[in-house]
This record gives sequence, structure tokens and C-alpha cells, in this order.
Amino acid sequence: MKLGLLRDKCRKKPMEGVKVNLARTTRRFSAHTIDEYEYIELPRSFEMNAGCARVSAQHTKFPEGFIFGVATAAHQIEGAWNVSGKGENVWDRFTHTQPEMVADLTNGDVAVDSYNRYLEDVEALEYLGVDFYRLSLSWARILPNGRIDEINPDGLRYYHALLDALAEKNIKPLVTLFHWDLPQKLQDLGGWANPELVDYFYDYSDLCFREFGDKIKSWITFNEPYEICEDAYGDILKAPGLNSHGVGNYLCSNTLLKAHAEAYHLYDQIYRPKQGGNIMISINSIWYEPSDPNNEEQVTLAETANQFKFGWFAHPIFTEEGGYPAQMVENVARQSEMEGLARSRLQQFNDYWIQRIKGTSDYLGINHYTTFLVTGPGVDPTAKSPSWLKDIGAVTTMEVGGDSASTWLRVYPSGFANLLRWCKRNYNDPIIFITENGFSDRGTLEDYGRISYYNDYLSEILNVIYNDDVNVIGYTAWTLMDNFEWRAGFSERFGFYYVNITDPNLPRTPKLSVEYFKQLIANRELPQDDRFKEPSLKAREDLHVDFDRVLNELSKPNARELARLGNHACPLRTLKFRSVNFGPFSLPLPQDASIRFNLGPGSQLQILSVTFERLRGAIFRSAATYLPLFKHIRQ
Ligand code: PNW
Repeated sequence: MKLGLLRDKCRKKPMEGVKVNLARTTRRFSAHTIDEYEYIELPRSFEMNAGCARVSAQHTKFPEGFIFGVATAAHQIEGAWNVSGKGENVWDRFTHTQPEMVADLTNGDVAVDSYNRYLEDVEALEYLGVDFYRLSLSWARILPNGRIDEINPDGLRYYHALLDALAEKNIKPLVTLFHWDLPQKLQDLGGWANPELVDYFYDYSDLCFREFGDKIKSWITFNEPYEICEDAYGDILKAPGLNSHGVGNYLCSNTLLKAHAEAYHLYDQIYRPKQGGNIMISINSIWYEPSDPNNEEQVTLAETANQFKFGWFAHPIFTEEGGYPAQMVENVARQSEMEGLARSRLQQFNDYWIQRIKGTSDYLGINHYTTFLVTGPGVDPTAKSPSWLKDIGAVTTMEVGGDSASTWLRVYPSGFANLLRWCKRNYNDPIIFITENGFSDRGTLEDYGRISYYNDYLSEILNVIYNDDVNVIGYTAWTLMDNFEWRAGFSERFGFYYVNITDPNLPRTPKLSVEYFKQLIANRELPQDDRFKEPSLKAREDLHVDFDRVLNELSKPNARELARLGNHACPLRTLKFRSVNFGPFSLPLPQDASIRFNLGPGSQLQILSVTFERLRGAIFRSAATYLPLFKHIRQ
């Protein structure tokens, strides 16, 4: 039985006798057609629910006017932490007083020394051919103690020099005012938990708009408010690591959203009329999906999780209604009551602030990397009490998609498309600007994993632009060069350029992805050249899987047993085979490969990923990438 599963014409009309769960299949596959692999043979009554394949994208060409850039952040690249008048910031304090908090004991003292090597970095940007460069200003470099009463002229000089160098190459700056490096003096006053910070941020923004506004036409107020409030105030994952879970995080969001709104209005009323630029906020998303899309409870909980994560900051700014999402307000109030508190730990804004915050972003800036799955109701085993995570009331898992070097980053491109469609629906079809997206490995020049990630995620952007009319106008890759990846130090590398940090000259060496991204920008089209494909993959295209046999085996007791064990280890009912043979499956895969299946209800089978042990540590691939291996699927 043959089924042209991924052909448009067949997608809507499966061949008779073959039961395909189209809702699920098209959801997963919507991004791609498999032109080269026309037919996938499936046994009768087999429901397939696999990852999507990187073969040939459905769309490859970006629309007219779509722009590309790369991003960095001051503290991650500049170094020069205490020279030329820069004040101490929270990351300086955090890494100096608790060096063990960083995986490889590195810090931002020198980082990749971009303070001194910025001209070299501008050349790298020029080589890539980017339309714009997203950078952030170091508040403490400009205002050493955070306050406007002491301005550091050298700080202003540095940013002017950088902006001039960019202008000379015709690279437009997209500038973030706050990318996590709060002046320590302001942290001493309570940081974002202190409502007075609204005024300090106003003064700082005012100075930046006035000083740099002729050179900067695109601004971002805050980078990733969730990470600021939850990771740094609610947890210990980012500096200052207050670990005030369920309390400090919500105090932070109140201040931060007001500070954002005030900076927006200032720009809008005073500076925009003369300078004519735009201003937005960049919100990070972990996109939550139900582990089983047919499970109503999981679907509802995933929606709640998305409101808690993305909606926490997007709802007050981008909806008609304004304020925090109703579900969030309700959940935290209920939990607070159960904790015996007189008021909710999350205070809803009053009418004045609801109105003041609404509509304060020209574009919806999205940072996106990954997707998690929701498996059911309850308290996540990792949740503290009280906490944001406990307030959600859902159990989640990262057992989805392919690996990266970061535990939190799973490669799952279709989640990106779902997030973008969700944003279109929830926020009244906003203009969307992707302000970050990227992939980590341990540092390799032949970074096929990164190329594959960009290819697959960008392909999803094209799909939602053309198929769903989602208004995405720009894309920013994270990041120009390997840099100080916060608590991961240099152990996780996101850069296009490799930086050897053991060499005092900190040389930047282009990885293969530089050529990929350069070609993409030059042609405004996803490169499909062979040279960007992992060589060992090309050689293995004759692999096949005996699905019939797999299904057969699945019904046998030992397979059930294995599934149960898999269940125990990972709630997704994922079977992990990392050994030489594949248990009852006897798959003719090479000996160094492992394959992960998701056994859904009714024997639905999802190929999550195939991993080659030999490549682990260097290259990580998603299911998406490996599906072409199953070219000749036999009955
Ligand atoms: C972003 N998540 O952080 C930051 O803006 C960058 O400074 C950072 O280097 C980059 O992404 C890579 O980590 C994130 O859990 C932190 O989804 C966490 C998540 C996403 C982005």
C-alpha cells in the first residue's frame, strides 16, 4: 500500500484502506513536502505521527522586504568589565562572588573582548551580509551607578564608535536597552522588585534616545522579561539569582511592564516625531504543546502554560483586554488563597496601568528556541513552593525533538510554526519580528546541527508566512560569535564564529554556518546545497525500517514491557535505544545509531529522533533531519 502522504493533493485525501490520522499528520508535516521521497509505504491501519523532514522545504524564498540580522548582548561579548569608567553590574557581582555558578568557571570580565575588537566584529557582520545587527547597551557602562547623575563619557564614546562603524558598512543597528546587566547599585535597591526602577529606567532610556537616537532607528526595551523575572528573581538561573520563587518574580513583572510602557510612551511622544524610529519588546517563548494532541485536558493545560509563559508579558501589551491573562490571575489567586495569604502573590494592574501598558510595542518581538510538552495536571516534580511553575498546575517534559548542547533546548521546528500561528490568533495579527533564534553545540567548525536547525526553523517561518498569512517581517539569528552564555559559560556555543577562548587573541573562526547564513541572506532563499548536509547522512540514504515488523513487535509482551519501562523513564512513552541492536525492533540501522519512538495510543508511532553515537558531543540532530533516512520504508 502506497501513500503519497506529504503531497498536497494526497494530504487531504488519503488512499482508501489506509487509516491516517490527518489532523495529527498534517499538523506535524504541514511545513514540508517530501518531493524526492514521494511515497512512504505504510501498513493498513497504521497511524503515523512523525517529525517533519528536512528534505526540500515547501517554500524557500523569503518575501520582498524581509530582513535578516544577527544578535549579541553587551555582557556576553564586551568584556572590559571595569575599565573606562564602567560600573559593576549584577552579572559581574554574581560571577565574582559565586564563580561556581558558571559551568566552566568563566565570566564576562573579558568575554570575547568585543569592547576592543568591535571593528573586527563589524567586519564579520559585513562578511555575513546582514541587514541589521542587534546589540545591547550596557547600562552600567553608560551610567556606572545606574543613575543619570553620573554619565560615563567613555561609555557613550564606545557606542558612538560602534554605531559609526556599522553605519559605514550600511548595517542598521537594532538596539536593546536592557539585556539582563542591571547596574549593581540599582540591584542594591531591590532591582526590578522595586517599583522605583520605573523611573530609573525612564532616565536611562531618555538619555539613550537623546544621545543615540539619530543613529538608532529601532529599539528594544527589554530582552526576555520572563528570563529576567523568573530566572533571576524567582530562581537562581540568572543573576542576581534571588530565588524568591512565586513572589519576587511577580513583583519584577509589575515593575518591568510599567518601565517598558513608560519608555515606549517617552519614545513615542518625544523622540519618534523627530527621529522617526520604532520600538518594541522581545518576549521569549518556550512553546508548550500537549503531549497527546487528542487529550483535551493536556490541550487546555498547554494553553494555560503558554499564557503563563508568553502571555505573562504579551497579554498586557498586545491584547485588547490588557492586563495579565485571566487564567494566570485566577491560578495565582487560588494558589495564594490555599497558602493562607490575604492577597494574591500576583497583583493585577489597576485600570490606569492596564490602559497605560496596552499597545506599547510597534512589533511583537519574539525570541524562540524550543518546545516543551505538557503531560498532565499536577505539580511539576521540579517545582518549588510557591512558584510560577506550581501556579501553572501542569506537568511538563522536555522529551521532545532532537538534542542540542543545552538541556533546555530541544529541536522541534513545528513548535515554532504553532507558536507563530497562536500569536497571530491571540494578539490580533501583530507584525512579528523574530529577535532571536539559534542552536547550541559544544563547539565545532562543521556545525551541521546548527545549519539544520536554521534550515528547519526558517522553513517553518516561510510556511506560516505563505500558508497562514502570519505577518513576520524580520529574522535575527542568535548569535554572531560564541560568547559568554551566562551560567553555561563557554560550554554551550551558539555562534556563527567559533571563538578560541584559550588563545589570548580570542580569534574568531568562521564555522560552516557562516557560509550557510551568508548565502541565505545574499539570495533571500534557503540554501539547499549539498555542502550544507552532514556527509555521513548523505551516505546512508539506503537505510530502511520495517514498519510492519515494528508494529508486530509492539504487540508482543516484551515490547509492551519495554514500553512500560520507557514510560517509567520518560512520560512520553519514549523508548530509547542507544545500544547496538534495537531490542525487539531489529532495525537495520548502523551500529552506532539509536532511535527513539513515541508509542502513542492505538499504536501510533512517532519517530522522535535517530542519533548516531559517533557524532554525539559534536553534532545533534532532530527527528526532522533524520527522516529522509527512511527513504525506503518497507511493508
Ligand atoms: C536567550 N529558554 O536566552 C538570551 O536572550 C541570550 O542572551 C542567550 O545567550 C540565548 O538566548 C541563548 O541561551 C534564553 O529556556 C534563555 O527557552 C532560555 C531560553 C531561551 C532563551
